[in-house]
Amino acid sequence: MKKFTCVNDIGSWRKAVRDALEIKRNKFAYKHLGQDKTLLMLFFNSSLRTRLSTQKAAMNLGMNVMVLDVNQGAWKLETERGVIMDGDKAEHLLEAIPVMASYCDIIGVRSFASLTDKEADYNEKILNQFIDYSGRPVISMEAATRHPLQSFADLITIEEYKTKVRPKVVLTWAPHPKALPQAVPNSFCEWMNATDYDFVITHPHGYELDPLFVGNAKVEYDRDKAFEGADFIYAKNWSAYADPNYGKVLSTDKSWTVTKEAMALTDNAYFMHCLPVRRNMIVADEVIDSSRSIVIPEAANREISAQTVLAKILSDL
Ligand code: AN0
Ligand code: CP
Repeated sequence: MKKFTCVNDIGSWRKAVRDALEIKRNKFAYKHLGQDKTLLMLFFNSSLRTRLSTQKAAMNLGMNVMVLDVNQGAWKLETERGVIMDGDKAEHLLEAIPVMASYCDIIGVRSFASLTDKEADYNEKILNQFIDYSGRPVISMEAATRHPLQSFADLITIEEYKTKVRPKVVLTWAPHPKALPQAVPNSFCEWMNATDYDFVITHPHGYELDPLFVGNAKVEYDRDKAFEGADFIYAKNWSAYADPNYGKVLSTDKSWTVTKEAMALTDNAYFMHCLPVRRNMIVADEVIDSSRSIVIPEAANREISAQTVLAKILSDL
């Protein structure tokens, strides 16, 4: 594998899940793969899970790891071409990328959507510069349009917990006070659409996602109807995608909070969320604290998805 930025990079999802579960059974059996190899993780945005789980995954494989928070301690990076650099940004990505690449074998990048420039976001302007100019395999640690390490961990989790061959999986929008990217829901859609699950998306009018990610999924605006018979409820907030409201919060309607009453409509569904989650905005305490909440094992699988991806890249170096 030369890069990991979307579902297509992983090949067969069934094989990827089989490989992941094998790694999960024996995390330390592959230490030779990463010997004398270095992972650089670069964060333009905050992170708890991605930072720790990806570092842990690399250490399980015997790798060395370097972490750089671009906005704390490094020079502020200019990402636009052709600008006169007379502001607060002291260095350009055009130099920073090859310099950083010279110190490592694999680069992980977290760079969220701006939510102000839809074209730049959906063209993955920052992530693609790393792919084009680093000469190294690049792993998305959540870029503007996708969060594939999360979606892979979500898929592993569903495969572990499902009791039906073709479970009903529902992605539900839920309220949040701040504008969030569409990367997590986009990516979740992309991975669910790659499977043969019964996949349904529910959200208020105005929150339609990019049709490229929605694909053949069923969109049901009536949340109660969407929840009927569900085996997995996957909650996430996102800001509007459609013009002219790109990146805006259109609603904070608390009737979309995932409550016990809403979960009662499902087939005793498991509750999932990528975390971090705002309690009693996205999900009621009684749901996230219930025995059907699998948010912790879901987050734990981030180590497994990252290790599976790193192992595949290291094998092809
Ligand atoms: C980010 C998002 O919604 O994309 C990261 C989620 C993994 N969430 C927040 O910024 C709260
Ligand atoms: N789910 C996830 O990616 O969490 P962090 O933003 O904490 O990395």
